[in-house]
Amino acid sequence: MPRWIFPTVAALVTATLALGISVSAVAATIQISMENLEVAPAEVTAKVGDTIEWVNKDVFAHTATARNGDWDVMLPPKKNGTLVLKKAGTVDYYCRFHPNMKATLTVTP
Ligand SMILES: [Cu+2]
Repeated sequence: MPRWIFPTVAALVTATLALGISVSAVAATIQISMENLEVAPAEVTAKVGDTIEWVNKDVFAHTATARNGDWDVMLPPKKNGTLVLKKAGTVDYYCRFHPNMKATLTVTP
């Protein structure tokens, strides 16, 4: 077996590992807090494939409810809720229990 095989295989494995790591790093998880009846940050930009994680820090329930009807995430007191973004667009959302809690999610392709 020629000597060059070993460095080549090692390089391939390294390249594959590097690719795997970079692919998984593309999809991000973005946290949005709900505390004292406020959504923070109220404006978030994310990409398709990213995960939004709402963190309810209040002692009562909230929701993240899309005005266009695309999604409705229930957030029990002191609990988190997640949503994987499937399509691009700007979505206004609010809390069904506290309609003054409003925010905007902009999803880019
Ligand atoms: Cu609420």
